[in-house]
Amino acid sequence: EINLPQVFLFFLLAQTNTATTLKPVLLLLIWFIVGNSQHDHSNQNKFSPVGEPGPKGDTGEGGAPGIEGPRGFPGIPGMNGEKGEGAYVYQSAFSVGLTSRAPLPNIPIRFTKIFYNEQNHYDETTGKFRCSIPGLYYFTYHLTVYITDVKVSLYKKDKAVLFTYDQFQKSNVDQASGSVLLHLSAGEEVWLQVYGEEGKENNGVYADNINDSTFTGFLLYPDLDLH
Ligand SMILES: [Ca+2]
Repeated sequence: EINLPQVFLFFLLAQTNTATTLKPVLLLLIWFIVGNSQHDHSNQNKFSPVGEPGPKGDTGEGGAPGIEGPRGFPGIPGMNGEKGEGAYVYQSAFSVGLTSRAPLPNIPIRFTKIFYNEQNHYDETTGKFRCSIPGLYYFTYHLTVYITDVKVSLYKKDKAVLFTYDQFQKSNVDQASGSVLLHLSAGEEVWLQVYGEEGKENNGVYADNINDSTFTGFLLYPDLDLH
């Protein structure tokens, strides 16, 4: 770098009448003084070199919680649960009536007027109720009696278990009725049967459009050891 004071001094020295032998000495002296002062001066003006970055500071404290976000959409509905033990499996009931008078004696009376037989445990082609659910059953019958006497029984498994006898009184309409609780096992049958001479429709069990004769039964409760 060219230094203006040095150039100026050299020029001044060249113009003077100083002895030729002294010129190099003066020249060196000037060089030294100017160079030193310039060196000091430039050192003072220089910036100090940048040091290494200091260690990372401690983590700051956490901020305050933000405000609550908006409510989300409803989730997808879950799958259906398994079917419970509803009362449906324990349903068994029927209620039937006569459509004509004097049913055949000594065989199951066929009630073909169906008030209720949702489970079809009563068979209108045979007149028999067949137990599907073991348990305690209630049976009841209300027969209109007309023209002659009636002897009727409720049967369970080919055996009469309930008896009703009505003596008919002339110029009157009578009723013969009965009810009973019976325990039934699966497959056991219950029906009504009227007594009379074979092949003769001479019994007094009666039904017309204003006189019903009905037979009803239903499960009161199933056996506890069923399940
Ligand atoms: Ca009577």
